[in-house]
Amino acid sequence: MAAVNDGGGVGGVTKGVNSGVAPATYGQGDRPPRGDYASARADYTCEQDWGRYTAEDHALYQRLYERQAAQLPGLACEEFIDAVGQLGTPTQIPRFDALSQRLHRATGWEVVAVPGLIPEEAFFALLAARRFPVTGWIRKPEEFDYVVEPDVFHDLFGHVPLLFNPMFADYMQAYGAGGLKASRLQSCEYLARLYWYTVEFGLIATPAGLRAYGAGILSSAGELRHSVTSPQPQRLAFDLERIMRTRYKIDSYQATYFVIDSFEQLFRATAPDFTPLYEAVSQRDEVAAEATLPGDRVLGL
Ligand code: HBI
Ligand code: FE
Repeated sequence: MAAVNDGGGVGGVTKGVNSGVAPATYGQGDRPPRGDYASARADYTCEQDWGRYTAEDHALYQRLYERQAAQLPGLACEEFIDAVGQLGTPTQIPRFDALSQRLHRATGWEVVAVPGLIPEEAFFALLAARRFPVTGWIRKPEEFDYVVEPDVFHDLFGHVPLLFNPMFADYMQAYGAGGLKASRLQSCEYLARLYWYTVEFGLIATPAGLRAYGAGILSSAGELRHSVTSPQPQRLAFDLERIMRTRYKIDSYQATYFVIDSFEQLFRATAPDFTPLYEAVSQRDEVAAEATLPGDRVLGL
């Protein structure tokens, strides 16, 4: 879902996602939908219709893939690098059914086509069922460095490889199940922040140093190196309540990245029922994306 300014970034989701775009509309509202919502099913899934991709679409996918793949070593986490090959040949947009067969064998997940951004309830329901929604359309060549909404490249390259990792796959399903329980709108905002600062823009500490695991970072040519090596942003130790209080930037690189020690840590964090946490967060002030609080554990490079 996430977006970044250059290099395969993506806009999108409910908050606009680093693109300054107005809150996403799901096939209605001010911008004409890029996907065909009218023919989507009740759960917002649709057919990929692989035959409709043109040679230009496949060539664009290959250019995006190769630009990102070239810079993964030393910046992307090993789990991502180990799994990215599962997407298949970079010369064409993967067929979701073949990809789902490989993915299902690994972690019980499958990839399902959607026309684009979908409402949170539908999104959570798909994740809870181990079905990852992947936008069917690909950006235009002129959007090579920047696309307002999540396209097939962001969703496939950014999100799908880590779904081959059992622990991360379990986290994603637990996140979806938690989302379904988030009855009050306010807690959907808290969950959106959790998604943003982990699934989209998360960093992980490794013996070799910081590495990216967030899809919004991994699908962006510019932010991948920036997030792991730049002294400019702050990097804070993962803290669930702090994340749920923290606003995020939708039109620039992140000012703050949260760093986990392991995917197990992430999964464990989602084990308890979030209701008391939502209560606690609702009593505290929101935090600006670039703010540093006295209790923060600020990590160095
Ligand atoms: N829809 N297709 C799609 N992809 C997303 O990543 C997505 C979405 N709808 C809602 C959403 N993400 C966010 O609200 C998450 O924070 C839940
Ligand atoms: Fe995303």
